[in-house]
Amino acid sequence: MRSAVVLAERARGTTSPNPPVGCVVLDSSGTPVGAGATQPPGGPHAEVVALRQAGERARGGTAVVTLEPCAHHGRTPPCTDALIAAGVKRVVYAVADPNPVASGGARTLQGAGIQTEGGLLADEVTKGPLRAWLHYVRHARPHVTWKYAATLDGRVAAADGTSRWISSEVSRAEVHELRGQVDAIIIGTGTVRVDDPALTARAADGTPGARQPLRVVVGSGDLPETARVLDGSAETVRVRSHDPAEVLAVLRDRGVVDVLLEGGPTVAGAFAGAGLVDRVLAYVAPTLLGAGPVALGASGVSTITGAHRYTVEEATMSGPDVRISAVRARN
Ligand code: AOF
Ligand code: ZN
Repeated sequence: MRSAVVLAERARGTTSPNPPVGCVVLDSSGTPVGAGATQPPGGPHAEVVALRQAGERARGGTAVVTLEPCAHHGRTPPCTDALIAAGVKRVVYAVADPNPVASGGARTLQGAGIQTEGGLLADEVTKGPLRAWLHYVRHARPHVTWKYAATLDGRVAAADGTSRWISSEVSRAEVHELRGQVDAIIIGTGTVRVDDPALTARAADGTPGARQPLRVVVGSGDLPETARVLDGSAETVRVRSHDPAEVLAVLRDRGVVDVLLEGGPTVAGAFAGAGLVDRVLAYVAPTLLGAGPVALGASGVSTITGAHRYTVEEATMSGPDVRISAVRARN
């Protein structure tokens, strides 16, 4: 299952609106004979890729998959059919499929005499490769991670507006990797005018990554023609709305599942205020400024009991910075 999770992680950002799923097929003696991940929409699901590689060696073996195999005819035939035809004896999966049209795979397999076992590494898969997609299916909108880099005193720029390289090179490299795994990045017109970010996924030497997220500029302000988001190096859409829910509805309808919100403070405040920041990813650099804008703008909170509450799920070092991942507390 760990190998299947790694395969799923690698497929992130290439499968939406489908989930990135990983699958390993073992032969009857437990030796891995096939491995695969979900292909881009319309292409085969993970199980089918792994079963093709395994061929006859799958007979009497086990399929290990991060999501319950689908039982429906969608863009592709049901994975349950492929597993039954391949003659596997056992299917182990991490997470049950919550999609009403595709679910029920385990029952179908059992009906065909295949042993099934759900729940293996479910927590890891739920928080990892399937987090955004599970959210998308359950809430009918993309999952939003607000990412920012700030000083120890919470500032994202100095008093004169300069903000380049608050966080370390290590942290910036991580963010570029993350950009390559999400479907879209949201920023406001204000940030485009002030910072002029390219919002592309790049390696340390500046070479563009294989996959570029959709760049989404929200708000009604004008953009300079020379703005780097308009440079054609990746697709850019404008959503001329200040309503975060409306922005996310537009993105959902485009099949966007996983969104990175890169600010700035005004847009981030609006999303937080609307209850639409599902996860906060903060890079906190060990510097002090004492003046300058703070990470989050107005978010509808005037008294402490109204604070938007999150639970820290991870705090680690990222070079000299601290990286904090926190998810919205459900109460
Ligand atoms: C699997 N294995 O690798 C994936 C699954 O429209 P389709 O045919 O591409 O089906 C999409 C649905 O299938 C998707 O919403 C989810 O429920 C399931 N995805 N299932 O058995 C996979 N990606
Ligand atoms: Zn399937």
